[in-house]
Amino acid sequence: MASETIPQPPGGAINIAPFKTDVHPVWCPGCGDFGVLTCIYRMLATKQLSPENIVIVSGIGCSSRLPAYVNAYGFHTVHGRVLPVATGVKTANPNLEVIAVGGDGDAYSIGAGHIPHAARRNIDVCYIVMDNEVYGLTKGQGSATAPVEMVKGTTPFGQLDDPLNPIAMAIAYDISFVARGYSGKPKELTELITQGVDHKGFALLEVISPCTTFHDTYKPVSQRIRFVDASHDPTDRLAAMKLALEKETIPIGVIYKNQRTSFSERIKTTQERSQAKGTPDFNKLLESFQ
Ligand SMILES: Cc1ncc(C[n+]2csc(CCOP(=O)(O)OP(=O)(O)O)c2C)c(N)n1
Ligand code: SF4
Repeated sequence: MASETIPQPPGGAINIAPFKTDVHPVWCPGCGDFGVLTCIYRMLATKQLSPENIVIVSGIGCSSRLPAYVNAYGFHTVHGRVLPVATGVKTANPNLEVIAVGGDGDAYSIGAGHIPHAARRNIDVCYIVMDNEVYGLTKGQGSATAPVEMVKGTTPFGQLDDPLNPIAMAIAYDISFVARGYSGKPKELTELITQGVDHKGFALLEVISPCTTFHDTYKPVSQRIRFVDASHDPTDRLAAMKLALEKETIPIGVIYKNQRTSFSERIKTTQERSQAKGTPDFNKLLESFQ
């Protein structure tokens, strides 16, 4: 498909206006998802992608409303099913830039079973998880990343379960690009989103995106974040796991990376092998069953 890129103003300024829609975000004031949305606009404008070549797939939740706010193709699917749909879209048309988005409930609670398989396939999709440790849309129940003992309406005596560690999980699954960002650090987050989108293979970008209405963590998160040292080698899996298990601070940046063939490349190879073998004689095949 011939595509026209969106022209950007000279002098390095970024014009995000062409990527906005006329749908007004319904998020609460201060919701971290606003920051993530702006960083996605900035990445799209900087890369000069054209809307007809972008597909944003989401699940269900406050954060999953995001595709409606981006001038591109969007697919607001069902709860926890972002990755199967994103896999289908990318497989049907590998030329599209497919970005998956959603919340921690969508990704790590109901949708968690899809993550290891997306990792095995190494689907060429960047998955941006806006993690606020709660189910914002359904009024703040603890998600899979909620801290133990967290007191909310449905856990008045404290959350019973320990939180899942998404970065450690992603490294254990050998996801080929694993990073953590923070909606309160937009410059760095835009860079991480850009790297995740540019990565050939599955990129999981865990983004701390506080829920100001049900679980406002801006202050404690801002006090604990630190940027990953320049000396960190993201291809060193053990070093990455050590960072993932760090308790005192919250490392922000690219934590783990490996380069291997993506699902789109594997599909292409399989198609080439099948074409080289030639089209099977369908009638002969039918006869073999008689
Ligand atoms: C199959 C199914 N189960 C439960 C729900 C109810 N539900 C809607 S959104 C949601 C959780 C949303 O939390 P999260 O994914 O973290 O997104 P957030 O709203 O925090 O951005 C739940 C449980 C649903 N829509 N579908
Ligand atoms: S309820 Fe929380 S997650 Fe949902 S829009 Fe409001 S602040 Fe954001």
